[in-house]
Amino acid sequence: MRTDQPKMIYLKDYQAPEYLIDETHLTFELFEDHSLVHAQLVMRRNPARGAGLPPLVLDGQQLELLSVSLADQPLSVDDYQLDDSHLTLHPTSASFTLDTSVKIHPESNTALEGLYKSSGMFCTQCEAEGFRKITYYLDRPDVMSKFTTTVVAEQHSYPVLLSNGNPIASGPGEDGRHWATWEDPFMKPAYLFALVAGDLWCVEDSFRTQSGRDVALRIYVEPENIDKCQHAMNSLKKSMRWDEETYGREYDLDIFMIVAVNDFNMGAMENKGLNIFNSSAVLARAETATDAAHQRVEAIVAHEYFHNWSGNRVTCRDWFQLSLKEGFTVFRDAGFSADMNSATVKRIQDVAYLRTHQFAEDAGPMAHAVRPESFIEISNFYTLTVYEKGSEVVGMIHTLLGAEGFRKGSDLYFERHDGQAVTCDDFVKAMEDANGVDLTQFKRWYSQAGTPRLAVSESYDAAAKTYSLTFRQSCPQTPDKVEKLPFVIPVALGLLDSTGADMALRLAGEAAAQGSSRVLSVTEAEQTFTFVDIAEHPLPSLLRGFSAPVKLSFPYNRDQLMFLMQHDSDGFNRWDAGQQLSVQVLQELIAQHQQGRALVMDERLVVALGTVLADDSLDQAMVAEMLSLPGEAYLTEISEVADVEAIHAAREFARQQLADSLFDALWKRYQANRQVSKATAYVAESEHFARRALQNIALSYLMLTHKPEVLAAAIEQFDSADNMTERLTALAVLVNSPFEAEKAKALEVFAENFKDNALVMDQWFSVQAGSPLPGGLERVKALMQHPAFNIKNPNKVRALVGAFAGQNLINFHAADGSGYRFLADLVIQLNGFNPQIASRQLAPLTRWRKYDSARQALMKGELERIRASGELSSDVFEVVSKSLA
Ligand code: B3K
Ligand code: ZN
Repeated sequence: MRTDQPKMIYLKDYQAPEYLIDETHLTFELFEDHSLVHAQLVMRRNPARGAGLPPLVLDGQQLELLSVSLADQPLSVDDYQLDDSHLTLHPTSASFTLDTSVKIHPESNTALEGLYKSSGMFCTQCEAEGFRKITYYLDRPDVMSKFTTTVVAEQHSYPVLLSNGNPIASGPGEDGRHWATWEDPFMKPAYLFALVAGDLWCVEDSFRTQSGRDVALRIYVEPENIDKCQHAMNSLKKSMRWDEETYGREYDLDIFMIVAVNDFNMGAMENKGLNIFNSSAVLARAETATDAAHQRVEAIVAHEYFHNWSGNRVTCRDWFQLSLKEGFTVFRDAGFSADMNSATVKRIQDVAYLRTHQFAEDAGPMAHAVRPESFIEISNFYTLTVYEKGSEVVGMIHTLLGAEGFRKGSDLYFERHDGQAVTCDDFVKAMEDANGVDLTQFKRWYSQAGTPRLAVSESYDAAAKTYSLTFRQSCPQTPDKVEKLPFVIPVALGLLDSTGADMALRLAGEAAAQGSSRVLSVTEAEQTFTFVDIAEHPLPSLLRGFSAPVKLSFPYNRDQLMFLMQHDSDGFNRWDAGQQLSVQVLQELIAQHQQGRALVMDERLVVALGTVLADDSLDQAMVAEMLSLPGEAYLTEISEVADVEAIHAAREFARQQLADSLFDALWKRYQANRQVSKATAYVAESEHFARRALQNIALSYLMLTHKPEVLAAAIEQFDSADNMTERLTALAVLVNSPFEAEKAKALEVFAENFKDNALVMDQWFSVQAGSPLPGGLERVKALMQHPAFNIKNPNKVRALVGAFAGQNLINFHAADGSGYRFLADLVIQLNGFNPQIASRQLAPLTRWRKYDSARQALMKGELERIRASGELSSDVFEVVSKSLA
């Protein structure tokens, strides 16, 4: 914990390192009450920084320096300067070796950064700046080195000793200890370093690469989880094949390992050859993990694997470039998931998530560009903007260049920069050079924060048969006060005729029509496109596939939206038309609630969703998505001032109306799907996901009717499902119902059956924490006393506190401020031992500007109380101070 005021770091101040580290030789001696780290660094002056020998300033935190030798000369305390984050030395020649020994305390490391212990095993997390908690080093991504690592530990408790690269030697030591040495032939920055020591079992498989090399694949887990690795292994093999086929990228070491750990600050980490995963992102089998969890495992395994090229072989020059690897890798994993499952459904889910959460971030006090200009704590910048919006930016390049042009660009990028630490500009340059295009204006997406608005208007000239669309773009001010210049906005669109068919699209000035769905580039603040040969007034389908991360508006009426829902040739836009219709209807209900009037819902929403439900030809996953009303968080995001009670009341009212009106159709589809589920063994594949998704959303509507046959069905599904997808939904509908006895019984049975499975208990916590019924905070507080809860475990905090503050809006935003007070207390507590988790949990309080003045005051009051609570980590300090600025 720091005592001085944290400093802002600026991209404009970037300078190449003064020294380089060609080789890094590490020896770890692991003990129960401390560990020793011996480092030998083969170093030289960076020729790019000229002659002269400036001081060598190494990063190091929470290290006890035992010895230091420079060029084989032991140094005494007068020869160096030491403070709580740096060791400064004075080299006397341009090439030298540096030897240090330090003592560290992984056994008491609760921040889960650097070397720490989780469930008895040693593991590491170094990105972004955790390596400096292991040894003195130039801990920055543009210092790349060849690593050799020896791990020495007691043999009985730590039979498995792993690090990056290939194993080259191992043997017994003294006093029941043993050792292993690993060598990584690829140069890498320290953030990709990893070490694991523990009592682990592994499942093994192999993969033959496109050039015919055999790669050993291993997934290491605690022995009791050995039966939950097959899905991750299948996902890994699919990812390896997909990256060869789609990007021409082949794996490069002889072995690829994944290790599952229970205490982890995020999903997973792409350390070279030794990925370390949150166990929630590895373990999956039918009985214990939902379909969503299976898909998450598949996506995260792919994401980390893809980093081997987009991140490891080509890495980031500095942390401002984080989206270089993250945005691109999210784009890559989204493409993989789209190919493995339903592409439209994947797109719908990603966009719904982006619009709800990234748009909110972009509108809040932590808003930043995809490539930020400054930060206090880099850990705070692993954000939806860097990841999800970063992926959208790469996706727009893909849309503008086409699949083939994009592939040419990515090939050039990997070839040109293999082994280098580069910038977002280098990525764009490769795309430009490979395609002969100029993306100068496009690059504003990297430097300008905020979500652009795109207002579209139309005019039709029946006599001239011309149809014009006028686009006006603008972007709201963000805290950085950067002036917003027009973006390049690719707008994919089509024009529907009165039968719902796409019309041929010919722009004025073009010799002939060019297809019936095309991409316009909007580059000016205001711009008009005119189509010719348009025989009747068309209905535009705009931003197909969500071709740009903007807030588009067009004055559709509800009948037009219903028409698009049925006829648009773009599946994404069919869904989006339904969402826009729902939003209009819900906003009307919100207004009625605010005016104290009786709620009356526009029947057209029932008709529209009834039509979707009756259409047996539609993908069932699409039907499930279309039946899902926009969430309360999204309705909050699009409100000027969010009325918590009105949003909740309106949405619940609409759900009830739909359940009552569509009961027969929902019941029919529920029963049909449940029958198939009963007769079919669990399969983690797209069409089965789809069937269960529709079955489960139908059940959650049906349960609102409180009919005895539905209650019986929920209990039957809870008792006899052979998989967690069906069982958890059954539990959730019971928990959210007024059937107290049945609810209590289900919760008890579930907890009894799964008390030894931490990941399943996380789901049990989440279902209860997310329940909108009154008394939410008391339930969460009581659950924090449950023996399965542990505040030191991030998954538990996310399952209970994250689900409450992030999803249970009606309870969290209780008008008396009790939810805010609870969260602030928790953040203050977390700040003391895990700053990264503390800072993440803080996010809901940063959105105070969205609420009424009474809630604003309460939320700000809690932020102020956190600020005054004592020594803040740089993580929490940055978020709190920016939120109050
Ligand atoms: N690169 C890691 C994230 C590290 C976060 C450090 N606070 C996981 C990923 O994006 O693949
Ligand atoms: Zn990543």
